[in-house]
Amino acid sequence: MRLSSETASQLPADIARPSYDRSAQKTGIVHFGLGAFHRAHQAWYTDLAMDAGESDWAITGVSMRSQSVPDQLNPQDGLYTLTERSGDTACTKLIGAVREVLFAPEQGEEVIERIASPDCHIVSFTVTEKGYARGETGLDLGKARASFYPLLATGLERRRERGLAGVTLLPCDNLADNGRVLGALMREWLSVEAPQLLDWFESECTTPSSMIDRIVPRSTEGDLKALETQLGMEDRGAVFTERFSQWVIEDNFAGPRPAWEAHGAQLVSDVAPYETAKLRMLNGSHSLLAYCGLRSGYEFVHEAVADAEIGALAEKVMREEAAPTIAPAPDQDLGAYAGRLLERFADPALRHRLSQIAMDGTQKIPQRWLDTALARMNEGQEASAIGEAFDAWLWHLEDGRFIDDPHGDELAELVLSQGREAVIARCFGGGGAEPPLWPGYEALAAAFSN
Ligand code: CS2
Repeated sequence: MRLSSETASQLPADIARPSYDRSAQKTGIVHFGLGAFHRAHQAWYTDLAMDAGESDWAITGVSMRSQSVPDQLNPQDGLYTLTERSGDTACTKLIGAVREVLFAPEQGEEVIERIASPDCHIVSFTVTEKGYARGETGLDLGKARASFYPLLATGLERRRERGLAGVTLLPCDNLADNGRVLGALMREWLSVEAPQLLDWFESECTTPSSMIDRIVPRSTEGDLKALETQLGMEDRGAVFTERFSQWVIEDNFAGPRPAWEAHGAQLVSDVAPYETAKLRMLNGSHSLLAYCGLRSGYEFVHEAVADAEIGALAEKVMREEAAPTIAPAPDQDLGAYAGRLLERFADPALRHRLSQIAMDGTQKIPQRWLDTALARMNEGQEASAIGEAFDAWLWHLEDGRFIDDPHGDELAELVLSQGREAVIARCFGGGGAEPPLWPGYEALAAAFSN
């Protein structure tokens, strides 16, 4: 038996389920990239809002490349379970916020119509760092054509033609200043592909930044099998996460939104202190744990952080290298934040694989390590723990087993044929004809050269 609207009533009594009438909810949110993180984060907050009596915030998901999420959720009428794990406890609940998942390559017209509907007020994104189609000097138009930009722009155009208000474009990816970045990229796209829409976009739409935080390890077949025994039915869309969650959102919406703040989210005027702390302290140490941990033969985050030497390096990135580069908000205690991060990382219940974090390093390293290292260099300070992490990243290119990166093949070939200095030149710039992978960080090249 498989989880669906038909079978949900047969779930064990201890599984909390939506109290609202799912069939009566309109789609208020179109979300690009309905992966596990979104299902454990924004969809969870939105489910809480509808459970508390808000209506018409159902989510239509959009998958740009793969049928896997539509296949996981559509046979389940969008239903899935979320299991919070902490130590030796686990708590599972049924999430009803997702209505459907559209497969963009075959359902582009439906995607456009959902965006162009008067019910839609928010278009949000978890498309990973590479999903924004950034090139070395702004929007990469070729990549953008295969991304969400064409469908989004057409949906917005149709809203304009129908005299509808604009929407809020809400990025929920680990990118510094993600709202400003998305707004700039969207204006680049419109200026080339739909210049007639630019003024309307400027006056009618907003792109608030947001900092998102919840550790969501990829679900394994073992997880799903054990869950099937617990539920008495199959849930192919299940997500497993931690108890902790944080969402800090710039309060700059074009129209209505769910009252997410009633369920723990924070609406602020300036996301930067929270986002910088998260990217540089959490994600910066996460990526160090990934490459240093894999180099030492570990599989999981909790194993790597328990290693005295690697754990000390991770803590050094947090407390001594990243924290001093951050101007904290009045309610931020970066010392306590670091302690909480180490506790979260140490929880064996999460079974968070280092190889999952090691993915897409070329897209992650700038905002996780280089911004810290550059800020410290400008203060005449070194960043030796980040240097050690970078060394381990180079090792992972030489080793080859854990490479999963848009530039992985190119850099692996380069490091093996021409050595580490060639990779450093390609990434930071240095004599080559190609623009650097990481423009703006040339000053760091010498610091990362052996
Ligand atoms: C991780 C993040 O996979 C990774 O790169 O560092 O997904 C991390 O788990 C989240 O940002 C935590 O909020």
